[in-house]
Amino acid sequence: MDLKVYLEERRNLVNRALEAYLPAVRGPAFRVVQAMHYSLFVGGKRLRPILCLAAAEAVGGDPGEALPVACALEMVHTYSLIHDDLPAMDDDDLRRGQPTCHKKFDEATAILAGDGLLTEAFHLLAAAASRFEGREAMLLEVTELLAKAAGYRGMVGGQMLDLMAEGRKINLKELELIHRCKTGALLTAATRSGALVGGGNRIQVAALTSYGERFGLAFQITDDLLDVEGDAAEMGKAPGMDEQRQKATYPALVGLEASRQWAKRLVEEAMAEVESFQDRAAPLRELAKYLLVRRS
Ligand code: GRG
Repeated sequence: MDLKVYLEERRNLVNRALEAYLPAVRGPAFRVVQAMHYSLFVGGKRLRPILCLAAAEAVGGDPGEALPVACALEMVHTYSLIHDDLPAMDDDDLRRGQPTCHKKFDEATAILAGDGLLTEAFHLLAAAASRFEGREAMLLEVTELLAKAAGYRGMVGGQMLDLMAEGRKINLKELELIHRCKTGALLTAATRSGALVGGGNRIQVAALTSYGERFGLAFQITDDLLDVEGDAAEMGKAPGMDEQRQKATYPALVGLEASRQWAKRLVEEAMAEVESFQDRAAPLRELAKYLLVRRS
């Protein structure tokens, strides 16, 4: 399969659905909707929604059915990026190659745009109930899973741990916990929720969860490597920020070569998890391999 063609096709599918769920409608609070819309459409690889659709497909489901869940994942992700870029957190000027939300609008609007996207994600899931008649228990499980992955048990907790670790020496175990929560939880929720919506059985859901966990960690390691070796134009943000902020990273803790080897091993393990899905998991296999060569 041609991963580039697949990604392009899936990105378009997700973008069309996002546009339908969040049109830049005029109204009394137009400014916040405009800010939400701006950050959602300013760029982005749509990795989490694409993983969700690919997991649904891997268990024989209709990827189209998973679109509300896929879009909810992207909304939660975009909210986290808006808040992460705020002066109180990473204080970044560029995201996805364009001014960050608080630079384009203002700080208060950016906070509200993040809040609006997080809330809208859960509205989207609740509003999708009519599309899942007879499968409400599954939708509830997916909703709970996204809430746990986004909240203090997952991404928010990971961000807190990350902030508390700044300027302090941490070990590999602590670093792994931060990343499992901060980045890994949402990526794992993407493949697990896709498997659930696609109608996978418990064994399949467990395999795709495990794939997501390995993918998530490998993604973070390659993110750290990109911060050292990446190109500003390709990434849409400046490299070298981790070192400047004295953040603990995999390359800083174990070195570049050991980080590359570790990412490679995690990718191989992720691929092994989906071996039994045969051709239907071809996109998941290619996505895992792509981590090792990604430039953004
Ligand atoms: C503020 C609650 C809260 C959480 C923030 C995700 C996150 C937690 C912070 C982002 C910081 C960061 C750069 C983490 C590294 C991994 C990561 C999430 C990168 C961005 O994800 P991509 O590459 O971005 O999928 P695009 O723009 O392609 O969607």
